[in-house]
Amino acid sequence: MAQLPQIAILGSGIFVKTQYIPRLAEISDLFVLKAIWSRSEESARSAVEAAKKFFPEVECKWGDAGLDEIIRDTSIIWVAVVLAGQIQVDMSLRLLKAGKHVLQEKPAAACVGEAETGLSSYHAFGADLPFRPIWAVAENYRFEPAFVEGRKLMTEVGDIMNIQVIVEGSMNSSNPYFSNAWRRNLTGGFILDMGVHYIAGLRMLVGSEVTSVSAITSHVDSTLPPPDNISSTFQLENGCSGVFVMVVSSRTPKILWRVVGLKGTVQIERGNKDGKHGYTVIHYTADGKSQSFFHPFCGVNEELKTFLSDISQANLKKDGSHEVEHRLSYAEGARDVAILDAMLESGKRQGAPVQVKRF
Ligand SMILES: *[C@@H]1O[C@H](CO)[C@@H](O)[C@H](O)[C@H]1NC(C)=O
Ligand SMILES: *[C@@H]1O[C@H](CO)[C@@H](O)[C@H](O)[C@H]1NC(C)=O
Ligand SMILES: CC(=O)N[C@H]1CO[C@H](CO)[C@@H](O)[C@@H]1O
Repeated sequence: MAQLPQIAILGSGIFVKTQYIPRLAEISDLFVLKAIWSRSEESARSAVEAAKKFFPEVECKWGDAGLDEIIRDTSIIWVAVVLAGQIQVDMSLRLLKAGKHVLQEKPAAACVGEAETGLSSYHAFGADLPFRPIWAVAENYRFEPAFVEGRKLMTEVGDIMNIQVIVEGSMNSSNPYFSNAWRRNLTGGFILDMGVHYIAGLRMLVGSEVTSVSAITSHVDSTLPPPDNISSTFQLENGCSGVFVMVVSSRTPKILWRVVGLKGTVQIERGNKDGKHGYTVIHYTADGKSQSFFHPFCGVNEELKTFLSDISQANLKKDGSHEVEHRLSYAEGARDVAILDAMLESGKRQGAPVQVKRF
């Protein structure tokens, strides 16, 4: 029997404990979780505690020494980087240089400039290694079946007249991420951290790139970092235009993507059914009828499974010719950041049109 790949997780925050550990546990026949690392011993231990029930052998690593051990351990072939948004790119590059495949959490970068320099150093050093390790960004929205299905329905709506992305978030003090220091300290605040998901959903659904934006931003709720609301128009490469509206904290939570065409409309809306959270896809047809389908969340599982399968493909082709599945590629994550970065920039300039950086 082939030996299972060994992996490590860097990070011990809420998302590691509530998503990575349980979702990885569901596919634990595919790899061995060798270590969990955090900057401090205390937080590393708390995540290891949570993981022990599924992965009894997992080792606890912390600080610079623990990180060096993971980097030097040649049995660890990939690492999940689930750290503060400001330090993820540096950490990912360090691991990639050491020849580890990396699955980095979103956002791909803290700003578009960081994504650009990160990608160019990745391309530069890849040539010195015997193979180019995979640098993937974990964006579960690209793996949610609702968006995969919504995209297929785009062929049914005819010429597109308008696209709407309406997000009324509920990021208040009851939310476990509300007090999180690095998210509050990110330029763009929660608009960037949460917004990349909604932009990823938009790009998945319409299958065309956003080329330019114009936005108004404001800071109303002083308990949140600025800005906390944004109204943007955007133009796609295929000529269509739309609006992206995001309120970080509202009393009326709603997350909706809607594409209005000459022959019908497709809408994806966050909701729940039979106690499960997920998305409802509604297809309104020209005859005034509609059909709806509910898809419970499963994007994190799908994305992890796809990444694992990419790693095993890459290991079979030792020459580094394996291309990562495009929904996981770092450039896809960078494109989401580039759009929000352009919207935030436009907001700072009172709505001046801003071109989106291409990747
Ligand atoms: C936060 O938002 C949720 C969803 O709207 C709501 O149920 C909850 O009461 C809010 N909490 C506070 C402290 O406002
Ligand atoms: C906030 O960000 C700045 C600059 O990016 C950094 O110097 C500072 O240490 C950060 N503070 C926290 C609490 O993360
Ligand atoms: C861009 C946008 O919609 N800004 C609004 C944010 O909320 C305040 C208060 O409701 C409005 O005055 C802004 O116009």
